Amino acid sequence: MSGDAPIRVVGTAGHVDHGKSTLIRALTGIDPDRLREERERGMTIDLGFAWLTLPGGADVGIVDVPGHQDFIRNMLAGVGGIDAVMLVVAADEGVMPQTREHLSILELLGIDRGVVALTKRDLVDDEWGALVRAEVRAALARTPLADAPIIEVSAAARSGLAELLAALETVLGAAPPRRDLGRPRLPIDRAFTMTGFGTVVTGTLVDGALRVGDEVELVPGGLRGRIRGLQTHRRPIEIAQPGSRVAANLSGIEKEAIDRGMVLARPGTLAPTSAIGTRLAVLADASGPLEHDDAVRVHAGTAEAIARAAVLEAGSIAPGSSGWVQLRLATPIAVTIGDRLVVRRPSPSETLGGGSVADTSGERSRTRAEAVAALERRSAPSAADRLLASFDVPRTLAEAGERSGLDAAARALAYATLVESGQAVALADAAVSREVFESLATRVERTLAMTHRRAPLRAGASREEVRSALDLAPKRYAALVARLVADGRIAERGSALALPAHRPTLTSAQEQRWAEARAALAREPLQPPSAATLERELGIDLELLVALAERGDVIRVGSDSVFLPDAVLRFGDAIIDSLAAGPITVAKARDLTGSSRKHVLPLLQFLDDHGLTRRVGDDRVLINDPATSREQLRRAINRVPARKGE
Ligand SMILES: Nc1nc2c(ncn2[C@@H]2O[C@H](COP(=O)(O)OP(=O)(O)OP(=O)(O)O)[C@@H](O)[C@H]2O)c(=O)[nH]1
Ligand SMILES: [Mg+2]
Repeated sequence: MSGDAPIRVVGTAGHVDHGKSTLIRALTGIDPDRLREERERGMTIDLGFAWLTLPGGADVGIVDVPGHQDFIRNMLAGVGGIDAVMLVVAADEGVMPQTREHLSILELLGIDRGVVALTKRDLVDDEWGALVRAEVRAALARTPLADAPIIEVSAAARSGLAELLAALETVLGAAPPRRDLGRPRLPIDRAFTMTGFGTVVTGTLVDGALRVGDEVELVPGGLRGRIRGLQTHRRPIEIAQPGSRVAANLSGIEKEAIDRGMVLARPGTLAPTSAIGTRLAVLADASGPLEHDDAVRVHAGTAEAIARAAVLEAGSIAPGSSGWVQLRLATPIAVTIGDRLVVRRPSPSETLGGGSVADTSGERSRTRAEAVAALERRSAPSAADRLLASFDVPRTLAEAGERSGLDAAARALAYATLVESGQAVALADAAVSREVFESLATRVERTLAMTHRRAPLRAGASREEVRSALDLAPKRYAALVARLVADGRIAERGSALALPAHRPTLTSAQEQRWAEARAALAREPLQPPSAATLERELGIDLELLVALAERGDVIRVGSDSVFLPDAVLRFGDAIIDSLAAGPITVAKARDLTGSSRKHVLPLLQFLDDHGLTRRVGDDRVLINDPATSREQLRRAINRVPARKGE
C-alpha cells in the first residue's frame, strides 16, 4: 500500500525482444502482455500495465511498451505521463535501433530520469557483459540519461532484481512532485467495458485530481458523463492524485464513443485544437530536413494526428537544428500550452523531432516573421513574459492566462509583476502591454491632431469620433481616455477631446466678422439678433458660432439664440434679485428686464438648465439662496464645472 507517498509511474523502453515484459513479470508477478496475439507471438503489441511496491513502501505503476518499430505509436502513447524510464537493453544484443529511437523520444518528451536494466545477463559472460555496459554508456552520453545507473539483471535467474528496485527507488525519490494545477486531464490510453460496470477508461492522470462523482467531458467531442468509480492498481479509491495510473468507470458515455488519445477533463476546461505552434527540434540523426508543408504524424499525450508542418522560418529545418512551425492537424486533439510532442515521418517511418506546445489558438499572423515573433514571446521562460505576450490585444486576465497556459495563481502573480513594473496597463476589465497601450495612445493623439488640423475652430473631436478610430469596447475605451487625461496627454473640452495645446484659432477675416457681430449683439444686449440673422447678415456661420461659444465669447441657448455673456449676467442678476422676493412669471421677467418674450424664454431656459431656477406652474422659483444662485450664474457663464453636491 502506498501510505502517504505519491504514486509514481515508470515506463519501459528498449528494442524488441530485449526482455522488457519478462522483466516486468519477474518484478511484479503481473503479465503485461494481456492480448492473446501478444502471448501467441511472444511480442508486445500494445501497452501493458502492472504495478509493484518499492522496498520503502511506495506504490509504482508500470507502463510496458512494445519495442517493435511497427508499434512505436503505442510506445509514444504510453510514455507520455511517466516519471522515469526503465530502459531495457539485452546483454546479448546490446544497443539496437529502437534502443536509440526510444532514447530520442524520451529526450524529446523531457523524460530525463531513469535506470537501465541490462537484461538476459545469464546469456553472456563477464567480458561480454563489460563490453555491452560500455556500449550502453556511450549511447547514453549526451542524453539526459547519461548518468543513469546501469543494473545487470536476469529474469530467468532472478538475479539483480533487488538492486534494480533499489536503483529505481533512488531515482524516483529524486523526481520532482507532480504538478497539480487543479485542472485534471486524463489522456486516455484504453477504453473497455466491464460487465456490471460499463465503460472504463485508463490513463496516467496529470495536472489535477479526479474524484468519484465528478462531472467530466471527453475532448475532443464534448461528450459529458460522470465518474462512477476510480481505481489505482485495481484498488478502489475516492480521489485519484495527479501522476497516478487511473482507471475511471464512467456513466453517461458509451465505450464506442471513446478512442485512445481523447482526454477526460472537467467540463469546459480543455479545448481541442487543430493548429499547434511549436519550436520543433529536428533530431541530428534524422534522414533529412523537415521541409515546408511536409506531411507528419504528431504525437502528444496518448493522441496522434496526421498534420502538415508549416515551416515559419527559412524553407526547412535541417537535422540537428530547430525552428518554429505551425502543425496543421487533420483531426483536432486536446493539448495545452507546454505539453511535449513528438513528430514522426509517416514513410519511411522515422522519428523526426519534437517540441513543446507554444500556441493552440490557430491564429494566423500577417507574415511568417510576425508569427515567429509572437510564438517566441509566448514561449518565453518567465511566466510574466508569457502573460505579457497575451496582452497583445486587450484581454481579461483570465483570457490572457488561458492563452499563456498559466493557472489562476501563477497568472495573478505574473500580472501583479507586470502592472507594478508598468509593462502592462489595465483598461477596465482588461489589460494591454505597455507597447499596445502606447500605440493606442498614439492613435488617439493622431486622431485629435488630424481633427485640429481639419477643423481648427472646433474645440476637438467628439469621444465617438475618437473611439471609431480604435475598435475598443466602450468600458475599455473610457478607461483609456481617463488614463490619458490623468496623464495630461489629452484634455477634455466640454464634451470634446483635444490635445492639451490646442486652442481654436480664428482667421483674421473671422475675427473681423466677429468684431462686427459683437457690436450688433451689444446694441441691445437683451434683444440681440438671432443666429440666423448673424449668419445671413454678418457671415457668422454655425462653425464659427460654435467656436465663439467654446471660446466663451458668446452664449448659445437652443439653436437660434445668441447672447453676449455680459447680457446673460445682467439678466440673471436681475431675475435672482426679483426671485429673492418671490416667484415671477415670464411676463414679469420681460417687463423687469425690458426684453421681449422671444428673448426672455431662452434666457430663463438657460437659468433652468444650469440649476438656478425651476418652473412651478407658470412661475419660476429659485432653487438655492440668492448668494449661491449668483455664484452659480457666474460659473455657468464662465463654463466652470459645478462642484459635487450642487
Ligand atoms: N535467458 C533469458 N531470456 C530472457 C530473459 N528475459 C527475457 N528473455 C526472453 O527474451 C524473449 C523476449 O522477451 P520479452 O520480455 O517478450 O521481450 P520484450 O522486450 O518485452 O519484447 P517486445 O515487447 O516485443 O519489445 C522471451 O523469449 C523471453 O523469455 C532473461 O533474463 N534471460
Ligand atoms: Mg514486451
